[in-house]
Amino acid sequence: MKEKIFNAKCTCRNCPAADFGGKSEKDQGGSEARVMVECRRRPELGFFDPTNVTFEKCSEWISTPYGYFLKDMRVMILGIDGYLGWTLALWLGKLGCKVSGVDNYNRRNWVKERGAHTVVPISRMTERLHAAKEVLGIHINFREIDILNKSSLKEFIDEIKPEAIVHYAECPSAPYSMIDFEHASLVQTNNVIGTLGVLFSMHEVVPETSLIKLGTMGEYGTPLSGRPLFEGFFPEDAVLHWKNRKWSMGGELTPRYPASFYHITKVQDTINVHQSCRYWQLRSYDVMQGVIYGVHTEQVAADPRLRTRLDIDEWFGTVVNRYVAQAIIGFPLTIFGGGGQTRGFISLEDAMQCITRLIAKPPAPGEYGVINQMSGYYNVKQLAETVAKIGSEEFDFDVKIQRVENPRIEANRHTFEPIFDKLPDEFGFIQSNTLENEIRRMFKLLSQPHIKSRIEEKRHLIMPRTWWSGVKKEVKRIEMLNNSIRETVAKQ
Ligand code: USQ
Repeated sequence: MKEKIFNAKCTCRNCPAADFGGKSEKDQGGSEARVMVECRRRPELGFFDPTNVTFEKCSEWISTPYGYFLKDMRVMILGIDGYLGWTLALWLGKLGCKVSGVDNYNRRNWVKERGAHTVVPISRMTERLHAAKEVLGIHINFREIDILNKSSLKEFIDEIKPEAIVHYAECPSAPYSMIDFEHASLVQTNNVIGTLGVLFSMHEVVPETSLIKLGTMGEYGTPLSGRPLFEGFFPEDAVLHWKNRKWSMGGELTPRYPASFYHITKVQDTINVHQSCRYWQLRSYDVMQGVIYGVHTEQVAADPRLRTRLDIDEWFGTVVNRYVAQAIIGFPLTIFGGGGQTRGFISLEDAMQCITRLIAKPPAPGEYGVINQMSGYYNVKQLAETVAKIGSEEFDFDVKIQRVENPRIEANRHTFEPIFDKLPDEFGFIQSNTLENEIRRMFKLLSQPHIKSRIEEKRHLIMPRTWWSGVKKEVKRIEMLNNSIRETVAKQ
């Protein structure tokens, strides 16, 4: 029997090519109203009921490994020069999308501000674009724009008329946002006001385009009640009991408990995006992404000029990426505090797959969907042990692990029960890559002499100096956890 493709039964209601002519499916009283549409790609169809045509039946939607996909779909990536943005641009270009993107090189500048650099060397944008064309045959339409410049952003969106917008153009660093008032305010302005400009621009010129907005699992934090981390909203059967009364909580946004001024920006974005969908019938998926790790996709590995960045400094390096780099230069892996902090994780490659599937099944008019995007969860001690084991056993590095003071305010031990069913159940996501496998790939790439020496060069930037309390001093070692993982492994 033919396997059902996850988006086969979606209809023109979900399709960004369906022109609603500014009409809303909600009438003035708020109830449903039937709207007839025209197709921007197939004007010969005239006016029709959008629920009559499915993706599987439409000649504009073609079969791909990621479900049906709109032919030559125009996708705009905000933050196209970053770790995720550049990787996605090549990935979608290879899939046949017409990729455009904006960036203002903030990430390059913030990392430079720390005195750090991406340990995997990356090219300048002009060279990147040239190499994408030469090696992969992909043309990317790039424009240097700061998304805070709303008129330039709107003008570019209006010119391209993207059918999906992926919004990565935010500062992603919790420590950076905790340095001082100036940095907290920069991160909050950049992220919150930048996103507001995206929402207003979309409302004004492309209201039927889907917005894939990057949020974070860190919006939920680690709730004091220990309740599961639902996908944005309480499920239908959740009930609140109070003073012998009870209420159904189904459909209400769950409370958020963000862990830094950066994470707070994502919570503010959540409310702004959610309400814009309600006020203006915009369509959005808010992606609560776990911590990303890794270096690999087929496209970024195709040529050194196509590589994406990899940061390992205290501000922009995330935990798994830092651990592998530390192992390679013999720096004891840095567990902050107790090591019981548990987070959701997903590899770079699987994150690309997820976003592609979300683009392939656009939300309906007014729909605001929240997706928890991760493929597994681990505590930081487990991660250190996994990196140490692979580094010692398979790559012959002498890997040590240390516990250091935790500069952050976060629970050392806590329950962590994330719900992440939507991606596999509704979007056909299948994890393609294990944590261990990606760690192996990272060891292979990062131990190349030119990259290893770039890590060595910035060794002094590994230990954090940015405390949530505002104090500026390097964290101290609490203890070494073992003399040598290699010795432990040898004794087993
Ligand atoms: N940690 C260590 N040792 C290190 C680095 C980090 O023990 O050397 C611990 C931290 O204390 C924290 C955990 O590892 O408990 C994760 O820290 P991280 O720096 O890898 O990631 P985080 O600050 O949480 O932020 C990252 C991205 C952010 C994204 C978030 C997803 O930078 O953009 O929103 O991951 S989540 O963590 O689910 O909120």
